[in-house]
Amino acid sequence: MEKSKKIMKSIIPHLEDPVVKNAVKVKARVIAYATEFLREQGFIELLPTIVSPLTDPLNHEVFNVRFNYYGTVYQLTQSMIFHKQLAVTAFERIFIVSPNIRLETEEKKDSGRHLFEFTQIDLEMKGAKREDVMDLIERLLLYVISGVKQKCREELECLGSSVKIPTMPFKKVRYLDALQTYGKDFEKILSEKSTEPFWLIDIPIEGREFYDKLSVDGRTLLDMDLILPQGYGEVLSGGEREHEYEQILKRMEYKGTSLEDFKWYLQIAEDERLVPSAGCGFGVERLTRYICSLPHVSLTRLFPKVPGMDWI
Ligand code: ASN
Repeated sequence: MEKSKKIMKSIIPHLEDPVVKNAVKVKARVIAYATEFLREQGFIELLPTIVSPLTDPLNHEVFNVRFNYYGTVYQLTQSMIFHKQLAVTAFERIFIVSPNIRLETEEKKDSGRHLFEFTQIDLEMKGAKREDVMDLIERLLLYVISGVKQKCREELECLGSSVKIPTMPFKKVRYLDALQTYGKDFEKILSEKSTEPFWLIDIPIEGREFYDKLSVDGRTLLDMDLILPQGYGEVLSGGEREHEYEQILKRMEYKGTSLEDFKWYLQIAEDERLVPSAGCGFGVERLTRYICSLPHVSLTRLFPKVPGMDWI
C-alpha cells in the first residue's frame, strides 16, 4: 500500500511536467517521420512480437523473464533480431516499432540512456551490406531532425534544445583504433568531444552477439553503432548477419550460447532458409532525448521504466 501511494505521488507531477509533455509530443513526431521515411523507401511495417521462445541473448547481463505456457518456454522480447532475419525471407525490407523488455541492473538508472522497457525502430534489408544500412540511416536522421525542427519549433524552444541538422556523410571510427587512442572509455570521450553523430565500426567478435557477421580478418564484425555527439552516446546498433548454419554454430559455440534455447532457429538455418541481410535498430527514447537535449530518457515517456525503480 505504502509503495503504491509513493508511486502515485510521483506520477501526477510527471504527467503534468511541461518538459515531459513537450518531449512526448516530439517523440510522437520522431516516430511519425522515421516510419514515413521507411515506408517511402519501400519498407513494410510489421507488428511487434512481444513473447516468443526466441529472443536476442544480448551481450550484457540482464535479468531473465521466462514463463512456461502449455509446455513451451516463452521469453519477453529483448530484440526482434531473429524474427527480422526470418521476415526478410518473406519481404525485402521490413521495420517494426518494437517494444523491448530488458531487465537491466539498477546501477544503470542514472546513465541517462536506460529504461527496462523501451522502444526501438528495428529494420532489416535482404541482401544488403552494412554500408547500405549506414547510408539509409544517415538520410533517415536528416529527414527526422529537419522535419521535427520545423514541426516542433515551439516544443524544442521550450525544452532549450540545441539539436543541429547533422552533416553527411557521418565519420567512421574503427573500434580498435579508438580503443588504442583513448583507452577503454573511448566511447564516452569521443561522444563528449564530438559535435556530429559518428559511426563506430568493426566491433571485436567478443564484444557482440553471435548473429553479426564475422569479417574476413576473423577478429572483428561487419557491424556498427551510431554514437550521438555531446555525450548522448550510443543510439543504434546493427550490422550484416550470419546466415549459414555452420558459421552460426561456430559463433554460438564461441559465445557459449545454449544450443537448446535456439533449436528452432538452428533448424531453420540448417534447412538453409536464412538469407544474407543487414539491418539495425535505434532507440526511439534515446533519439528523442538527443533531439530535445534532455538529461534522461525517462523524460520522453509518460510511464518510464527506470532500472531498479517502481512505476506503473
Ligand atoms: N536491433 C539490433 C540489430 O538490429 C539488435 C539489438 O537490439 N541488440 O542489430
